[in-house]
Amino acid sequence: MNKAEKSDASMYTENYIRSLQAELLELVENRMTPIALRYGYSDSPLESKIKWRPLVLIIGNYSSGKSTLINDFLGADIQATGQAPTDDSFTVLTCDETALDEDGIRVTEHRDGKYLLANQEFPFEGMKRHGQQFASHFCLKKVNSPFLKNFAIIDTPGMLDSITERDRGYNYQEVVGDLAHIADLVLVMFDPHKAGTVREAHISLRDTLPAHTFEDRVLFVLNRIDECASLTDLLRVYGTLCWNLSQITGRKDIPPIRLTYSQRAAAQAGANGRRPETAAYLSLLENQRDELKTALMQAPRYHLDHLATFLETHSERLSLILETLLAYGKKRRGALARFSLAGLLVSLVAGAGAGMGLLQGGLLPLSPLLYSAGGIGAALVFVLWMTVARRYFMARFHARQTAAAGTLVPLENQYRKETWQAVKTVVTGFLQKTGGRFSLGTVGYEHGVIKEIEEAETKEIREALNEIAAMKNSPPFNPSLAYQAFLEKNKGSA
Ligand SMILES: Nc1nc2c(ncn2[C@@H]2O[C@H](COP(=O)(O)OP(=O)(O)OP(=O)(O)O)[C@@H](O)[C@H]2O)c(=O)[nH]1
Ligand SMILES: [Mg+2]
Repeated sequence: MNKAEKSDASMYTENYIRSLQAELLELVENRMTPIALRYGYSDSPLESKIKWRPLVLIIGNYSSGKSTLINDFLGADIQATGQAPTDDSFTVLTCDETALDEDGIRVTEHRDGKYLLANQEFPFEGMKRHGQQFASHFCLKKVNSPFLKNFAIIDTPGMLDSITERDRGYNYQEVVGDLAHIADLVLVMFDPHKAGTVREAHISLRDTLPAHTFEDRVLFVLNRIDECASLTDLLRVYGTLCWNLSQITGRKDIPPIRLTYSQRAAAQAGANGRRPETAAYLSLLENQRDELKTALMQAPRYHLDHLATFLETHSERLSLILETLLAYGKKRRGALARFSLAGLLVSLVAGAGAGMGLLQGGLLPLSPLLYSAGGIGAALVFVLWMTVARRYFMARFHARQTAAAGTLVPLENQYRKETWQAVKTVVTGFLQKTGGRFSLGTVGYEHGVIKEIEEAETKEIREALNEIAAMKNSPPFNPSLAYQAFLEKNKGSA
């Protein structure tokens, strides 16, 4: 495949990814968000967290080389670097496409945390909860680097030990957790010097990152490998890291760990006399810097995968909410009918009893007046029943069913049980808010909409994702282009 064909192929893939992404967002915005908002499943539009650009989050120990790696990839010294804990801000680095052609890669625009948190264009609105201190440690930099063309990066302050942690003034763990939820790809960096604190950092990671995130979206990096004393030293550090990772992920297979170092930083360290000579063992290892760079550039694919998972999770949850409400609604309708019928019977009996009483008491002879009196008595009892007794029974029914909402639908497997745990409060909240009075027709219709997404759309998206994975860099077959070429070729012979 020549170069032009290759770039045609990747352009095709890029465009395909973009259009699929747009389609997915539209689906969430138009069909899921209105339902999510109506039933109190979410207080902000569902798409707000996923509508921005693909996002790569870089976390790790302080001085593990996060900012140096970013600078290496951007092609300029955009982020401050240094030996001690250097940067105490969360920095969102995104592309300034208007300045891509300008000479010299630089920061073209700098915005503060308030702007990032208030502007709905960004997915960070929900992070206002971390308060002023966090806002003042959050910023946006627009950079005219082509590396950022298809995704944004968040550089983070390094993880410190727990005592200094308290001085930050905001909950670092929660901030990282929120960002990890929004991010499509999380890079976790370690360096050989802080092997002792690696375990602690891991524990905090386990508590912040959702379990599935580990498997799908996290890349582990052992950086600064040029600074090990020997190959044995490197192996020891690597072993510790593997052990700790397997402890956290709870898996026997160890996630791949990229081994890398910054050639520029290493050369600088050498020049400053911090390290006398380039470690000889480095020639035995491949510096996986380029592999890492390529992985980062896959962020749009991770984003798509993230979107698909997002769609699956939320459609399943919404579906269960609506299914439960539907079951509740049907039960309520049955109970209403039963109580009304019981009321009718009771009032008929009461009316007949009153007529008999009047007759036997000699108060009224068998006459139309007696029938009317019996009828009036029955009607009075019926009204009383419907306004007082039925209301009382329905209130009891509602309270009982709300408390036992989990029994309204079958939770036959662990997966459904977990989904129920995630939506339980939404269902009971909605039942309490409405008192159980809502339109069964609307719920039924909306359940159909969500079911369609849950069953058909998510499947289609997974198929499209497999297609993209299979595409790799093969040239696309474009039937209309092929047909045009055929016409061109046969022009003369016609
Ligand atoms: N020898 C060597 N030095 C490195 C490497 N990567 C980074 N450094 C140096 O390590 C120091 C810390 O790097 P930073 O990029 O500031 O680390 P950081 O993870 O961003 O640190 P914080 O922002 O403070 O958490 C700097 O002096 C870098 O020059 C590397 O691969 N090899
Ligand atoms: Mg840094």
